[in-house]
Amino acid sequence: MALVNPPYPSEAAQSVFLPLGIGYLAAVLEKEGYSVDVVDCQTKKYTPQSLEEKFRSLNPDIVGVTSATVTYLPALEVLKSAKAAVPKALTLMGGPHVSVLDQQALSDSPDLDVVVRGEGEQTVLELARFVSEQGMMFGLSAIQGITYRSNNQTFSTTDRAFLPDIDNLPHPAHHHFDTNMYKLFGVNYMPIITSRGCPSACTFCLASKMCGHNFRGRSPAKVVDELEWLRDEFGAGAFAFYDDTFTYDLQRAYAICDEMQKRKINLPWDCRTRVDRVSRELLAKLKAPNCQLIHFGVESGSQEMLKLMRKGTTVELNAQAIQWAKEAGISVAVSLVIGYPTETPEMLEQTIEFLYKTKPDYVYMCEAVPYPGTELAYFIKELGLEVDANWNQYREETQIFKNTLLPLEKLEEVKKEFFDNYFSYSYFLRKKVKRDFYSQIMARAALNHRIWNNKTLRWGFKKLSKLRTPKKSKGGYSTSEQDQQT
Ligand code: B12
Ligand code: SF4
Repeated sequence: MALVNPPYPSEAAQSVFLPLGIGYLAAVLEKEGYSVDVVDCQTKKYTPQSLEEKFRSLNPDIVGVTSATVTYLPALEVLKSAKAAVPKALTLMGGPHVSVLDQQALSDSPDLDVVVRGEGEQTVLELARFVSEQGMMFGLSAIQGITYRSNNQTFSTTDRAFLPDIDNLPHPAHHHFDTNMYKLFGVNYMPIITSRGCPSACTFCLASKMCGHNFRGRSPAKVVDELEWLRDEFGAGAFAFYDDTFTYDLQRAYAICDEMQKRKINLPWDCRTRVDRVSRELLAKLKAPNCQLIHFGVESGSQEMLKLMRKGTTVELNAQAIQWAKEAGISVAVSLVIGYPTETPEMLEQTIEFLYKTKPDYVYMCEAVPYPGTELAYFIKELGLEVDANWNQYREETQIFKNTLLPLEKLEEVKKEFFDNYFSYSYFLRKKVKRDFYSQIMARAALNHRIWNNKTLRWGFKKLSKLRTPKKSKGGYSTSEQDQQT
């Protein structure tokens, strides 16, 4: 089987990252004795012709491609090359976009045979068994969690239940990737997921649809086994804990920290969580085994917005968590959702004031993007707002619909003014002199901002970069297009 990470659309260049979904799928298949090839179109550029060549040389019986909304159209192009090269191959697509728009995907492309909805480990195993043991297109109806075409009709089988125990999963098959390609500042910054599922239901997020509302945590011992493996086998120098809400189960978070200390995993790491799932005590506990950065989904400085987003937090809780993390000596990155329907310039101002007051170390300002299947997408439809139909635009930098109360020009103006102030030279120097891994990333982001907002500097750096040999890695931290270009 060939598993493919599709390229980003050219207008949406993003940071590359080790795709955990493909890593898990490859690992379960290999554990059962199937042979797997991985084609990563983000770290290696393919033309349609060279991709066809690649597929011809691999000659797989199944080609599976992953996709988010932003990579959905490129993923269809991948399948076009796959079918042209190996017409007999069964083609699959999985990931958040097609898990929701499964029927649509099949009607969009004759090159797609089967959509895998939701968690894919068990489904892909059954599909592999089905192809190797029975031949194609018979008995697909017995496989849960898929949507497929047969005799020009589409059929959806029942949803597959989420894996009850994710502790049994093997480690993701990172041996298929050249981990040097994802280095940041020379550091192998490796991802790990220690839990799946989020009990919250924020309107702009698809996490609970993808991984369920039940929090399923891996055991602390297994988590730390994986950290040791990442360090010893892949030379990990820092870890990104990509769980939706790492500290949802407080006791488990404590136990992971204890285990990390016991086994002396002293590498820097960062995690993501909700502000209502931390306490002073917990933050001190995270700091002890070297948590250097925590990401909070703060979303807005307006209580009204938080309520509309069904965030379940308050402005006060947000401020308190930031303060506690700083007191514990952990840097804080906050993500915000801006341009949400009905947000007014005054509400946006409240968010900016919140940032000046609480002074987080890093700020992500993400446009409210109505990803298919989210409550936000339904809300926008209900409001009758015009939505961009080009999936290539579905990323955090792009406005997908027009908020009539907060015009794009105003949004851009506020955003620019904020970052011009925030990413000051003194911010850059403060972070630069700290020298730790995360501060270097932040310093780089500030420098990039200054360069891309200054014509002379931009010109100078373009000239310089032409003289430099191209760097191998683009890294997997920042997702801004500007960061990619310096
Ligand atoms: C961690 C994470 C990231 C990390 C990536 C980490 C990594 N190394 O993989 C970073 C920070 C880099 C990231 C970036 C982005 N992310 Co993100 N991310 C997540 C998060 C929190 C977890 C994803 C994850 O790793 N899950 C664990 C793995 C095992 O699951 P998985 O990848 O979904 O794969 C499983 C199934 O989907 C399925 N499957 C997937 N592909 C395939 C293919 C085949 C053939 C088969 C059979 C099955 C299958 O099987 C897999 C195993 O169970 C999710 C929220 C969530 N809980 O889903 C958001 C989420 C996926 N991200 C999202 C977004 C929008 C983005 C960005 C576009 C943001 C931006 N810059 O604008 C980028 C680009 C994403 C991209 N190229 O795909 C959205 C996607 C919504 C959508 N419809 O597109 C989500 C759902 C969050 C949300 N807002 O709702 N993200
Ligand atoms: S934004 Fe965070 S807390 Fe809200 S549903 Fe998504 S993962 Fe859960």
